[in-house]
Order: sequence, then C-alpha cells, then structure tokens
Amino acid sequence: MSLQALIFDVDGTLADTERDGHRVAFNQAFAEAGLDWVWSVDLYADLLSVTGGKERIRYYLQRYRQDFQVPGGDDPGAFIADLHRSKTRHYVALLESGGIPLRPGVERLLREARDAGLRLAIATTTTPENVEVLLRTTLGEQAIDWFDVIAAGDVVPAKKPAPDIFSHALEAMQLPPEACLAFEDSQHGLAAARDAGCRTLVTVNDYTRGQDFSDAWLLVDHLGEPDHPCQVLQGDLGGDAWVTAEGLRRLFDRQG
Ligand code: XBP
Ligand code: MG
Repeated sequence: MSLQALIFDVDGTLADTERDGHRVAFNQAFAEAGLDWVWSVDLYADLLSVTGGKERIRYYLQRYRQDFQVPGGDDPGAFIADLHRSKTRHYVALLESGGIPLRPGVERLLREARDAGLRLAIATTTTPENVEVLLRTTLGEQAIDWFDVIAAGDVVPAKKPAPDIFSHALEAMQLPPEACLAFEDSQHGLAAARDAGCRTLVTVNDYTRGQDFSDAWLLVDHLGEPDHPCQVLQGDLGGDAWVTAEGLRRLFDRQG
C-alpha cells in the first residue's frame, strides 16, 4: 500500500523535551509543593520506563518513596493529579520562555511532507497542552492546523507501549496502518506503533540509544539536514544522507 500519512511521537522525537523540559518541570512542581524530591538526569532514565506524567509520579512513590504519607489519605490520585497540573503549568512556561528547539530535520520534513500531499498526525502520551505549546513556540501559531489529528494523553486509557494512541489516530484519519509511517524515539513508542500495525522510523536520543529497536523499519540518529547528514543505524535509506519525504515515499512504496 502506498504511503499516505506520517504519524509523529512528540517527546524525544520532535524535540529533546524529556531531560531539559519535562524533568525540570516535574522538579519545579515538587519544589512549589514543598517536597524535597529531585529527579536527577540519571534517576529520570529509570523513571522514563513508565510513560505518562501522572503514572510516572505514582511509580516514583511506589519505588522510591514508600514511606511517604500522601496528604489526605490513602488514595494518592488527587494528590498526583494536583502535582501534575502544576507540572504542566511549569512545562508550558518553560517552553514559552524559549525553551526547546526541534530536532534536526523535523521542520524540514514536516514542510516537505505537506508539500508532497502526505497527511500528518501526532500520537503521544503527553498532555495536549504540551503538544500545542511545542508546536506554537517552534513552528508558529498555525502549525497545529498542519495535523489532521493530535492524539494525546488521557484520550485513551492505556498509554504506550499499548497501541491504543496510534489506533486512535488511525481511526480519526480513517486510514489503515499499512498506509502510515510512524516516527518514534523509544522502545515503548516503537512497540505501540508496531502493535497498531505501522512501520516505524526511529530516531534515537541519549535516553534511548541502548534500547532494542530490532523491529524498526529504519533506525537513524536523527532525520538529518543537507549540512548535517544522519547516520543510518539499521535499515536502508536508499543512499540518501538525510530523511526526505520523497525518499520515504520511494522506499515505503517499493516495499509494498
Ligand atoms: C512521553 C511521556 C510523557 C512525558 C510527560 O512519552 O512519557 O509522560 O514524559 O508528559 P512518548 P505528561 O514520547 O512515548 O509519548 O507529564 O504530560 O504525561
Ligand atoms: Mg517519545
């Protein structure tokens, strides 16, 4: 089936938002709540094994803070939800202050894909506000309209590695997975896209480089630019030195 749409993950794929964005915002929310919790760069590598901010805080409590008395009783749900709302506020402010650029080749590929008539979508675990602020601060106000669907956060009950968020995006676009290429940066993301039936291009980053990406359709260090070629780590980029919409279409359609 020929390529019709590109479906992008956000965190780690469009931009390196985890270490200097989400992690920092979590710490700001903890400090504001009077908690002495600090998520270091190293600790965060373990915490990333759980996707979703609220789920990540819950995991941290269970694994690292077993003696912590949750204010207001046994169920930490409301406490976590409050903390997470504060974290989202800090994250949005951080990006609005000029925080985090897109990864190499992302803006170019999005523009090329639009020009080539490919449809675009987002499938992410993060909160919708976080997607909006990243697109707005890096690509401008109108960029949100480039995407047919922005599937994000709690719109599905099971987050990645479950395939639900990709299935949700596919359904909203009324497209079969065989016509779509997913872009991911993590093993959890790859599993989600794969189990939804999509081929996946993985761009690794510092947190995910050592993970198992043997199921990836193509594995590169980043999407690359004419003056900043990418390195192909697995698969075939047809001899290209950076990922282009035209090249993807050619390679994808050749494989049927
Ligand atoms: C992203 C996540 C998110 C962000 C935080 O994973 O796991 O939890 O770290 O976002 P993926 P929220 O890139 O695989 O979608 O705090 O808004 O949940
Ligand atoms: Mg990701």
